[in-house]
Amino acid sequence: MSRFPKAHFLLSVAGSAQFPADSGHEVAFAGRSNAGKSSAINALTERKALARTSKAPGQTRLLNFFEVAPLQRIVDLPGYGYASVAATERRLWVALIDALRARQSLVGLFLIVDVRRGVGSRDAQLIDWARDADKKVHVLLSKADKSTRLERTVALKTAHNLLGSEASVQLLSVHDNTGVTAAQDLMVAWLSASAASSD
Ligand SMILES: Nc1nc2c(ncn2[C@@H]2O[C@H](COP(=O)(O)OP(=O)(O)OP(=O)(O)O)[C@@H](O)[C@H]2O)c(=O)[nH]1
Ligand SMILES: [Mg+2]
Repeated sequence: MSRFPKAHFLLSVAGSAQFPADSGHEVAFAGRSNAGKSSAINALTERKALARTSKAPGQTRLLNFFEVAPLQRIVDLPGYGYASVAATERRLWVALIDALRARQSLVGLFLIVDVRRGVGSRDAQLIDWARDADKKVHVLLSKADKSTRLERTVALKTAHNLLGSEASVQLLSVHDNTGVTAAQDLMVAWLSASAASSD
């Protein structure tokens, strides 16, 4: 039985005026295009196709809100680092996520990073973006099944060293379920009122 039996798509927004009311708690999922954001959302909510996944990068263009329980939301952010995105579109993206960051209900950011790529400069910028507004950050090193055990160990250690106390980090694979329960537990804690009101 899913821990989120009532999870459903709420709305897609292209501008902050369309955001849902800023009440309750929400967690944003961000990362490079194709990093596995939508797949992570589906795995954590135990839904096959709550967020759409794609083999073609850059498919999620809008900011998508999902309600996983009353007043508990997930936000799927458009991926970044996709070469063909025009400057205008990039500016719109920055404005959109800056408006998201200003929301009281935003508890933190789950940053999806392909384990084979590691934390890049755009990822680091996003971590600063979140930390500057006192939002928590948890890095999911995704597609862990695509790397060897040694590569996973090295990637985890490298990320730990780079992130220090700025963010927590773990491995994730939606294919072999590595880290899914741990990530889910953290998401549940962030979305619950008591965890969100402490630190
Ligand atoms: N092997 C493996 N493939 C994965 C995993 N997670 C995601 N993928 C694959 O990676 C591709 C991209 O996944 P998405 O979840 O659509 O990535 P996204 O970050 O939402 O992409 P955009 O929305 O386009 O930015 C898909 O082909 C997924 O099946 C994983 O844990 N293991
Ligand atoms: Mg996506």
